[in-house]
Amino acid sequence: MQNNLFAMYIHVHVHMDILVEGILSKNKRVIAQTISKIDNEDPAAHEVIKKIFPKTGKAMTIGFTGPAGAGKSSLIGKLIPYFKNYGMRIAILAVDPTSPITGGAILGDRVRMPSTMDDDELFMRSLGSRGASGGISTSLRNVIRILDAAGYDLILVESVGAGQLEVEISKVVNLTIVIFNPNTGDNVQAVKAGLTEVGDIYIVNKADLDGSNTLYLTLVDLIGQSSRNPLIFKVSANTGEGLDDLTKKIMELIKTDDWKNKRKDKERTDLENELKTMVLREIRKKSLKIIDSNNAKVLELVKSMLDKSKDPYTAAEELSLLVFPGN
Ligand SMILES: Nc1nc2c(ncn2[C@@H]2O[C@H](COP(=O)(O)OP(=O)(O)OP(=O)(O)O)[C@@H](O)[C@H]2O)c(=O)[nH]1
Ligand SMILES: [Mg+2]
Repeated sequence: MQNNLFAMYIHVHVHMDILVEGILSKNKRVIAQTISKIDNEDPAAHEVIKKIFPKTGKAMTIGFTGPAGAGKSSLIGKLIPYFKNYGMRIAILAVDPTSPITGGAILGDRVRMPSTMDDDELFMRSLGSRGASGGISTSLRNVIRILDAAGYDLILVESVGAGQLEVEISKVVNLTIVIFNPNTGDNVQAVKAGLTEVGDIYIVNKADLDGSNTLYLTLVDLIGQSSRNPLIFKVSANTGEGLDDLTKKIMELIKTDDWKNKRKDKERTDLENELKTMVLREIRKKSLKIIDSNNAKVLELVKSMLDKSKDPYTAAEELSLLVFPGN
């Protein structure tokens, strides 16, 4: 038994060292493998993060968000050569918690994004992580750390929508770009529905289409005057209009210390998140143990719920006294 445990210990640690080495030597297969471990909440991933953490902190992360079909994938694909001209090694992450299969989301985007197989400088991956106990932002943070340690200078994160997820992601990345397009009528609604809070840069894509100018002026009107003073661009992923200016501006922003200064907030949020995740995990474990070892009490409470002498809240409160005896 002892021997087995020892063998397992050696196995896990040797395996972990292989992962760490692979990441630091920019081995794409190992990077992908470690990201899967993070996505699957494999505890080994935490050990890897601990080891690579000192090597992180150099990468710049940009979130691309906005309504479905706005052209996020197209824009990211088109911007890659511009960023590469600045000598950047680029990684792309697509966050799609609704996708049942990790990797599913990005498959459809392959047509719009360049093939990564023959390109050593480009890494592409989608993240599912619906069930991650720390939420998507915890796993996204860790995936970014992996890519950062692997020497990717620029990490582009695509996510769809205007919900809580975007707000969460905007807290993880250094710079958030919100993309609209004139194709759908609900843009102004989307603008009003909260995306105005998350963006550092706003983009009207599809400048080649009718209505893009009107939308641009609406955006300038709605958010241009805000105290946060976001930048607003009109571009076209199709024709390439405006992409040069956009890249220049982004590179300028990267050079300022602003995004670095944001890091203190991020580290604090991180610490709080990790604490919450850790405590929740322990409480869940403890709750399951209590339920297991107090079967008689559980049966009694279920019975009282069946005969309506107790409601579920009262019953759960009683049970929770076993988890938190002090309360
Ligand atoms: N006319 C025009 N069409 C564009 C432009 N950019 C993207 N499109 C088209 O818009 C559609 C949606 O583009 P995507 O890049 O998939 O948009 P997305 O925001 O990534 O979409 P989701 O990932 O599904 O949320 C595609 O048919 C693109 O070809 C543009 O600048 N002009
Ligand atoms: Mg897309």
